[in-house]
Amino acid sequence: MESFDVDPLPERLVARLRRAQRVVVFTGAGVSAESGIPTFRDALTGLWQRFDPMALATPEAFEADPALVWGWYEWRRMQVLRAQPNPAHRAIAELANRVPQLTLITQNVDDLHERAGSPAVIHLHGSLQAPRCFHCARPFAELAEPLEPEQGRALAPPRCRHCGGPVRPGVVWFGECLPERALSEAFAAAEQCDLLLSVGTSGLVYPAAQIPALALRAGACVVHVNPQPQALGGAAEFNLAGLAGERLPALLRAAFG
Ligand code: BV8
Ligand code: ZN
Repeated sequence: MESFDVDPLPERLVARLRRAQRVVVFTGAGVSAESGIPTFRDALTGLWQRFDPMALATPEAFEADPALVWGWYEWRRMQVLRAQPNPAHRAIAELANRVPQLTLITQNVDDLHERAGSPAVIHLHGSLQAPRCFHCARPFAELAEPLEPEQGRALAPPRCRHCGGPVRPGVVWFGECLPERALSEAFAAAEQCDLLLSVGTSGLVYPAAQIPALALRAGACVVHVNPQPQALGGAAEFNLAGLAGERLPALLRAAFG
């Protein structure tokens, strides 16, 4: 199948974006990589090198060692607090002003899209900013100042004021169901769009990974913005190889000036 080289921006893609009516942007950890947030497959530093993120991001891991898992998420929350949105986040926020309808769907648990100015973000896998009680699910609003970078260590989670249960991160762990409404909104947007930009995702985690295929099957053009070319499933699916922080601003400049 045809795939685009790194340079220059393919005119066919620029033209499709210029005339697109309903655009979906679907992001993964790669969109935050240039903000200094490690992706899931990057080697993690410090205490976390000994642990597999896939094993830590489960309810079983939290029940077995709440302090280890809570410490990991607080360390990640600290990284996000200290990070800034990058040109990819800003280009996605700007795109919402350039096309009639834009739906932003993210697998990420950081708030960098919101901080870049994206008005509405569908978080399929929850958010670091919304901890809740592990037992009664009441939201917990009194998060302390998170750990310093070198303090990445186990940390006992706070206790729920209502039932005394341990507070957990507001993310969707492996083996947990995705928020019903977020998932149905995301699927509907994918099935109704005419262009889907898949940005910085390895497409390995389900059911989120179905989204680009849903768009392709519904007749949309699908573009993967990623340094690693993705497997292509149809004539309307392309790779736009490169860093999201470079390719997305260039794509918007070419399409809208
Ligand atoms: C579910 C939140 C129903 C937490 C995440 C057995 C039992 C139970 C379930 C399963 C099972 N076997 C399989 C499953 C399904 C499972 C799954 O898909 N597993 C995979 C591993 C096969 N899914 C689930 O469990 C989901 N729930 O199915 O419920 C159910 C219930 C019970 C029983 C059965 C079914 C829940 C999945 C959600 C997990 N939570 N996040 C947290 O953040 O800690 S997933 C997490 O990992 C992220 O959110 C993200 O989705 C995923 C990482 O993927 P990416 O974002 O793509 O990041 P990655 O590092 O992989 O790739 C980065 C990409 O960026 C790379 O391609 C790189 O090239 C690129 N890149 C790098 N730099 C740049 C760049 N691109 C552009 N620019 C750059 N600068
Ligand atoms: Zn509680």
